[in-house]
Amino acid sequence: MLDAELLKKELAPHGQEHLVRFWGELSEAEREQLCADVRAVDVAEVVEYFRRTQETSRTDQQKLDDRMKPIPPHIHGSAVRSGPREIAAYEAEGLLQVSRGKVGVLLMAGGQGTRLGVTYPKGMYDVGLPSHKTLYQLQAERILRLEELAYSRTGRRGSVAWYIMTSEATMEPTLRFFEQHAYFGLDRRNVVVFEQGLLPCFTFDGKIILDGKNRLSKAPDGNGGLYRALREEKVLDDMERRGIEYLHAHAVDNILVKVADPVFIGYCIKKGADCGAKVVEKTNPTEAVGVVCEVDGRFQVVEYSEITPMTAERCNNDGRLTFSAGSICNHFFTRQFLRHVADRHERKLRLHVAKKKIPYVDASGHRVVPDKPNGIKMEKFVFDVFPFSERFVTWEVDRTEEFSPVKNADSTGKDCPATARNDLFALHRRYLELAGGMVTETEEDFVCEISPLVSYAGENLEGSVADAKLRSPIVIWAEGEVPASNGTVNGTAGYINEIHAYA
Ligand code: UD2
Repeated sequence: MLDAELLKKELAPHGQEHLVRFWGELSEAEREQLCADVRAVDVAEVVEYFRRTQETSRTDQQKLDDRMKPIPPHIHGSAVRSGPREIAAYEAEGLLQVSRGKVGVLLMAGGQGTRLGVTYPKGMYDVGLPSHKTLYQLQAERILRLEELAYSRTGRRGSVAWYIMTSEATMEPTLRFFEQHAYFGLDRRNVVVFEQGLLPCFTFDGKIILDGKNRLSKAPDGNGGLYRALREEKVLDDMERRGIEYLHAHAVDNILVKVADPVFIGYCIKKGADCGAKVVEKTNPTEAVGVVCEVDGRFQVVEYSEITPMTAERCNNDGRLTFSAGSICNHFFTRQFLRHVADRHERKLRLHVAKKKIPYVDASGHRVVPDKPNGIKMEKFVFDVFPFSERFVTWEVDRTEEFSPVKNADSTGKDCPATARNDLFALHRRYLELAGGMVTETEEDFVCEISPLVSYAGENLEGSVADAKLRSPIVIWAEGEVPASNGTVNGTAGYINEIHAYA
């Protein structure tokens, strides 16, 4: 027998007894659902979270601005400023660890693609490349190619475990998608899909919102929910079992992402880092990337939504932004560091607040969809563990080689499918030119896609394109790849062969 009084008694000390106010109207099954929903939440903990958000919002952001310092040069490596020998040494280290099976990838794929306007997981998005490969497929194939590269360099075959963090909304469709596509050629035992947690939504005065008479309103706990999920979903145990020591964590939506980047991983290992962040130079103060900085001797990211315009716009004498280390949601962790964070610090992570229009049940039991913000969602951010690092480093890369996210719909003209496609075409064209291919056309509308199964980062192309005259569209497939389309893009036929260069 379910007991409203008992539930009320549990909730009352936390000021949440309103959650049972429709008890009398509920069927037995609905009561069960409500009990389950409430018990899935540590009410004391989340109410404490809410209290902390109030505290944080009261602390003066200006004070943080005054304490922010740019990251010091000694922890700030750069792919652009390093010589080829240095890069080769980092890459060799990264590939060695891949071949030894010590590297895993943590894909953050719990977001809902609201800005892009899709109703399915963003990883399933077809960005409109000639191949019609989705973000998930591009990333899967980069892993496959990297494993081959590591094998060819070291003679040892190791696999990269792929941990995909999903949320309530993205878990099932993601799993189905991978099943439907036979895991894109990966060994399915090396793909671990897990789910992040949820946090209840609150009214501005600290009451958990009811989404239905018997259901709490909940939202994913942010990409920083990673740390709790790693522990609760036993992902850390899995890593331990497999002997994985190094993790490359990144967002799902960067079309250029170098998955399990051996150079970045090698750099972090050689610097003895427990935690690292890949950054690009931020050149525009309003760009939607957090900035890595130093505050009171520890490192942290100040998110783009939280930095004050004055600080974002600050410039050095040379005219460059003072806070220019733009975090691109691309991080390195040792397993040991993750374990330490998950066991010791996860509950203390900062909560970030977003004011939202949250559907709710009003006093008369009707569900209302508000037209202005009526409450908050709380989120943890993946980079908020940086202050716990004992040895933190940053690695700056060229954005034209490594960063082009798909965030918005094409109508915005920014960080959208069209810009991502063009950035990939431009990079792949450059790869061909570096391999000796001759391109005489202008950059505009130049279509050039190289399958990740052929080349991870521009290698392995000389044999096919050296001294060849190339013209758009160029698509380079790996042997045995079957084009998703009939080989016709924008009315131009061709490129259905393994490697096709126009002479
Ligand atoms: C993220 C970074 C920002 C910058 C930018 C670059 C954070 C908090 N902010 O901002 O500093 O690097 O990316 O493009 O990292 N996700 C989950 N679970 C969630 C919420 C998000 O897995 O509950 C994933 C999401 O699927 C995506 C990644 O985290 O892969 C980043 O999320 P976003 O796209 O909402 O973050 P954005 O663009 O505000």
